[in-house]
Amino acid sequence: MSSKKTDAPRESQLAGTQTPDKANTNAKLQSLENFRADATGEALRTNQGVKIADNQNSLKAGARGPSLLEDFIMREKITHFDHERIPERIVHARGTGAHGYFQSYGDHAALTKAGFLRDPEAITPVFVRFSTVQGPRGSGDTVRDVRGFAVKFYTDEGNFDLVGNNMPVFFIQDAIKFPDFVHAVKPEPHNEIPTGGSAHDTFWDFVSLVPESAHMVIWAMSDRAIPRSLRMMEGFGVHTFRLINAEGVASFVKFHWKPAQGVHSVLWDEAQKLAGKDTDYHRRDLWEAIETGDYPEWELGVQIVPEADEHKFDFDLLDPTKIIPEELVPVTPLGKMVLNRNPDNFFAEVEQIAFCPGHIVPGIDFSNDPLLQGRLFSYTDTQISRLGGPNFHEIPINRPVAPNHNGQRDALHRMTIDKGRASYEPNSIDGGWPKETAPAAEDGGFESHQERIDATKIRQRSESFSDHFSQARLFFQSMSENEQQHIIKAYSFELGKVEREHIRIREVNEILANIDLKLAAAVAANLGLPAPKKGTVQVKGSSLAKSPALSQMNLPGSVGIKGRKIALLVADGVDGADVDRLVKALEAQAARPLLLGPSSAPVKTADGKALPVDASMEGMPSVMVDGILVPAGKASLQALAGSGLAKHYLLEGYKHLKAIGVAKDGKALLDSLGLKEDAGLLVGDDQKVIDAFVKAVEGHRVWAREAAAEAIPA
Ligand code: HDD
Repeated sequence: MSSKKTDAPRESQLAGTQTPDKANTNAKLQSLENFRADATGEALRTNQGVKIADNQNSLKAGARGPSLLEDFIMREKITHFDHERIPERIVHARGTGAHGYFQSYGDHAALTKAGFLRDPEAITPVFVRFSTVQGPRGSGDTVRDVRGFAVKFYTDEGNFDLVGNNMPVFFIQDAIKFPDFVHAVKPEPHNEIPTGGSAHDTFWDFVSLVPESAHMVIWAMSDRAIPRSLRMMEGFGVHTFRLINAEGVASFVKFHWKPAQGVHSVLWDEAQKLAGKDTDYHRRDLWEAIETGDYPEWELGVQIVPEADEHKFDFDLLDPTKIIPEELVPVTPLGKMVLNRNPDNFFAEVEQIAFCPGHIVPGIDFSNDPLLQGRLFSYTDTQISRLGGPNFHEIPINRPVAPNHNGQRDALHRMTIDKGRASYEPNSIDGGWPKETAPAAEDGGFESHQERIDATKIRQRSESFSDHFSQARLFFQSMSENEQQHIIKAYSFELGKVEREHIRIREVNEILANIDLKLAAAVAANLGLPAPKKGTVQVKGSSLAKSPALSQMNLPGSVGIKGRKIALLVADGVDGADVDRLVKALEAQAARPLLLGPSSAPVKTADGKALPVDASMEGMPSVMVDGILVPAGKASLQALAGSGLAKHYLLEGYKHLKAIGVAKDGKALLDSLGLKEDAGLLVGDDQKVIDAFVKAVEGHRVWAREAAAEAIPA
């Protein structure tokens, strides 16, 4: 939702690196991808390689007779089909992904010995999977939810998985609470409602009883939970990790992904409508961007804390419900990631990819964050039931590009045929191979960071994890006025769906009142509850009054309007030359003009030519575009003024704060709708209007209009 641009270092850094072309960047992975099958020119065969002569008819005793059991071709086909589904992920079931590469900006030797962060020439293949958390595989893309942001780096030293989210904190502090949290947020067990959302009793029951969730819940009630695009989200590793250099010196780090596309969200009304009108909105957006060569880019950065400074903060670095404000420790850029190749097969790649935070390489290590420690176990474990056994690392999308010889040869679905007789180490039969590698930097054997532990075995939460509200308050108070209003509305909407009043009251009095009394009072008013006068606990407050980096309004916006979809509303009698002028102006900006008519049939221009349209206004509703233009042409404008579809299009675009540019003669159309010109509602036929329109689209939404737009029906 940002409009401001800053001279962030990442822009200059991104511009400074060479962008290798698509063919070269994926050459390494593709040269190892001999498992991709192309059937072009090939005969249809059974799985056993027998050519099939008839794929239309089963084998029967006579044309009208019963089918015969000996029809091995039909049996094989149906058996395979009967088993084509695998269990979906317990969480993050709905997702999409893409291939790309990572390139380091330089040699970060002082920080880490990890090879992919040491060599700026190295192109490391990556696969990224983005996801929602709550909904099943077929649920909507734009529901209010956290987004998963999981990256697999296929490095020369083994796979490194950075399994993060688009929010920098988490709901709970200890992995032992994860099943409880997930059971609460998932659809309710008796009726499996709601699909893809948290607006229900069990979720709010849990979070109102578990104050450590307060910080993450306010992020989930913010605009971050309804991103405009997967390309326009920040990503976070969440936990504190360690980077280790060749001398064995460790630094604590928090990983960040900063998108070159800006950080933007949709409005809640848009999100809800999109969930029905284009369930695949985010999936489609990512796919189309990559297909059209508009490759999304992120910068990987880290906040670095020397080990000696571990205890210098007013929160615990091991507590995953806390951020390190960027004002205290800025993000140091390390390299960039570009996504430039769509999968060939969704199931084989997106569905079968298996991430695990425990997949690390020499130069990276864990911290004692108890949430991270539990995750190290859970992910490998879940793949065993989801992907059918412990050999899931042999599925093509999960295979490292580094060799992986060891004694683990058996188990279900083993693909590799290991030669040699010794599946144990040490051995003298196979010459001792495969052998251990020394941990010295040049040898590359993995060595855990040597941390001194002298402790009592105990089930206890550290006292340093007990402040649950200071950073939630910092988050709310760092938001712009528009963003604060969105948060208030989100809590009001969600709690309004909660049937049990005692849960609503507890959330307002025992959670929101401890975050911010203005927030609590506004939500209480919307629920018909008394405003709490004070919180229930003493909140010490953050050392910062505000963290500007938390507000999307302050983050670097998009640069230009590349790839943004702009609707041109046309009907019979439209001025063909004006359409041409607008299309050319948009194409000059690398935006995507889309001609939308009353139906999918071509419209007739004023000079009698047939003008094909890209879609009907119904087929590509306003929620699917970023801006709207109405070209000149008296008859066309008149037809639009008489069309409920066109009027709704403009009203809805206005309500959703989108840029709208209307030809001079269209002023009457706007008047009839009661819409007044503003910084993003422009009337005229000249270049000035186009320039202002482009600027408004670049700003993403016309935020100053938000109060006026309240009066427009949804
Ligand atoms: Fe998790 C999937 C992110 C805590 C257990 N998680 C999963 C995915 C993402 C995250 C992005 C989807 C990966 C993909 O696309 O395949 N999870 C997080 C983050 C967390 C977190 C950022 C906190 C900082 N997760 C977490 C805990 C546990 C799990 C505490 C268990 C103790 N997560 C899982 C899982 C999943 C998973 C059940 C489901 C499917 C899978 O792993 O492969 O094992």
